[in-house]
Amino acid sequence: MNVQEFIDDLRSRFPHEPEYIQAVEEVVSTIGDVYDRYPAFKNVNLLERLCIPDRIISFRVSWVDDKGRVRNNMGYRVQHNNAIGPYKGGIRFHSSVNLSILKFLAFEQTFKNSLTTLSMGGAKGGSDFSPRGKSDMEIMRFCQAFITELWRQLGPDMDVPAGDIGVGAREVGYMFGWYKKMTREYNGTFTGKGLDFGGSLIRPEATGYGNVYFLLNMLATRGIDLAGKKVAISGSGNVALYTAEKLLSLGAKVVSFSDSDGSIVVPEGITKEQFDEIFDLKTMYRGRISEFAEKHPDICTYYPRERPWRHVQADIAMPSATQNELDGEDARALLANGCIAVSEGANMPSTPEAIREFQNARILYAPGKAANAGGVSVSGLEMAQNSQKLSWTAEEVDARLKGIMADIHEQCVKYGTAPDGYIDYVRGANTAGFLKVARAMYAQGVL
Ligand code: NDP
Ligand code: 8G0
Repeated sequence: MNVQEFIDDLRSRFPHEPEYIQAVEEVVSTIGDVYDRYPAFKNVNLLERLCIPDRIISFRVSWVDDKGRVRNNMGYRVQHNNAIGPYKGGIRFHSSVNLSILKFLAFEQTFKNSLTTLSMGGAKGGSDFSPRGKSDMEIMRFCQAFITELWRQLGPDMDVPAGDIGVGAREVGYMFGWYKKMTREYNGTFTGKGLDFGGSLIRPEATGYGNVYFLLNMLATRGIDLAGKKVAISGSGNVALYTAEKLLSLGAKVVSFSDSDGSIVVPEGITKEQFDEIFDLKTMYRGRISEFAEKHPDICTYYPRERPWRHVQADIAMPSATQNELDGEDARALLANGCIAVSEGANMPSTPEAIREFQNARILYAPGKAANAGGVSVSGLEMAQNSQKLSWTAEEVDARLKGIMADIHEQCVKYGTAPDGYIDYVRGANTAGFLKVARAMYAQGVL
């Protein structure tokens, strides 16, 4: 297969979708060899069918704000692929949301969900609605208006959404409630639900914990201990905070956080007490990280409008905010400061140039679709519990999560180990994820 021709063609058909093209290019450029080994796949033009979403639903969401004004946002659901299970993936509410971003996320989700070993296809949805500064009632009205448009496309065996950036337990609760009202059915169509109505223990923690479990698997391949290591984290949302909590409990030092206003760097590491001061994991209350800097000027530095990477000395980086938040220059700064491992909590946080820097330096580098798969894995476990109408203990879910992360790591090693012994986790994750979906698509015929 000529990868360049394939990408050029896609780019000419979708010229205004850079994130989508970026995600496809990364996958296609690493699975080309494997694809060439299966002429049967080529005969049914399987790769192109796998790269273009099954369907995209887009709609206007009209809602009324607290001042009685009618507001309009765009809403979308990208149902990318359901060869191995119902469409599955989160919903993002952020002013930056557009079709290119949701298409890249739905594409990545398909490969990630394949790696989890569970039966889930790939999807993503969202809106350019910004929850920032909105009242609780405004959020509720928006969620209801969003689901009024989308509910017909969803279902426990059809398409199962969850949260993502800007969508947490509160928003999932409002969307689930309205879905239930519209359909008159009570089922497991959403994951990330509250514990009282079908949610799974450990789902809030799963992405962050899972990323740390994946990191431990990677470090073990080089006999490196996590205790005492300095870890730079970006973001200060769901993924970042549970990553930090797990790291602190394992004796690592967390030396940075960020939000969309800026970053803090704490060279000697934040203590659990200081962490609890600004973040309340039970209520998911989170202060702005600038507040922490104001309170503790002696131990940290605040960098307004900047990411942490060029300011931090860390052994490990775990970017956990958003796509393309770590570029080539950032990667070079991290490497120059002694970084030996990068494990991605966010989806596609590193630019292609940054990934090249990490891999050329032969450090441990895990792409999001492997390292952050713990979140959707526990969503898959939530679906399993809902369909059996029972719930598992936290210990049981956590044990399964650990097992799944170890399995994903194993798949990366199997398909990603280079002749010199370096584990290319990008190649490994893409190849393993691809093969399962491709075999399923092939078996099901051209559709
Ligand atoms: P949250 O909304 O809980 O937190 C997002 C964090 O990232 C906030 O600190 C936010 O800052 C910051 N952020 C968001 N957008 C930007 C931006 N454009 N520039 C700078 N900072 C930004 O989301 P999650 O923690 O759930 O998600 C974080 C990442 O992890 C995303 O890439 C998501 O797709 C991925 N992910 C999430 C999973 C989950 O289970 N939640 C599962 C797998 C991946 P602010 O508060 O200022 O907006
Ligand atoms: O549970 C989910 O389906 C979900 C939610 C948010 C993000 C992700 C992801 O894997 O990126 C999955």
